[in-house]
Amino acid sequence: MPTKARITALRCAPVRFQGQVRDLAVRWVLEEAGIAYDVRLVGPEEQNSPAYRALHPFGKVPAYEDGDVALFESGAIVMHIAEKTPPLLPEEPAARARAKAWVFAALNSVDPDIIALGDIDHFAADEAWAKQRRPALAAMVQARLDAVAAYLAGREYLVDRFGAADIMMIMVLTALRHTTMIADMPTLRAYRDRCEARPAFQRALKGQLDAFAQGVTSS
Ligand SMILES: N[C@@H](CCC(=O)N[C@@H](CS)C(=O)NCC(=O)O)C(=O)O
Repeated sequence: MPTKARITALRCAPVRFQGQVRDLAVRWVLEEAGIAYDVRLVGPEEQNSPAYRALHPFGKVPAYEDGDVALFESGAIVMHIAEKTPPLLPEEPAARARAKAWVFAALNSVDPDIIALGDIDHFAADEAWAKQRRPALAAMVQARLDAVAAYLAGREYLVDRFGAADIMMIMVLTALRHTTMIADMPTLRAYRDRCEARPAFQRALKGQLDAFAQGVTSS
């Protein structure tokens, strides 16, 4: 296992998905933590290989390895890094537990309907069933966004100061980039802009976009 942290990312992705592939969250948390990392780019053949499936059972990205651990699932990897990086998870137990709840909320309460909406918009927009289904799904996404925005009113971040929960929430919200849903909500738009203005996010985003542009492994 490598001693330097190593993540996997996709070698290729359609342009519309570049900047929202899940390794972005892992790059971001590593950048926030100041941890150097290598990026191993993978494609379908490697993703389906037994060796890669041993690392990531679903054959997806990101996977993560360091001297101690091999992990998959962006949320689990973000939590693993944040646990070692005090500013990214509160020290105080109640606040720490609440931060974890928001990581789960991003992935479990907000993400599923956003993914379903994206599936319709990107892959089935012209299908009759999709046209029928979309309004109800969009309303469900809107209700989740309204709840997050209501919670954020008067707050800069989900828990006290910027941390793991914000990384996962912003990661999840990037999948709405093809809509105006965030732009139409001043609280969420300001929250997103505040988080994405962080130099660590900008470095993470550049890393993902550069890798797609060059098709080479980067660190
Ligand atoms: N729940 C997983 C999702 C992983 C996932 O679906 N990754 C996508 C990119 S965002 C992927 O690897 N797609 C390439 C493929 O399916 O071949 C996580 O958050 O890590």
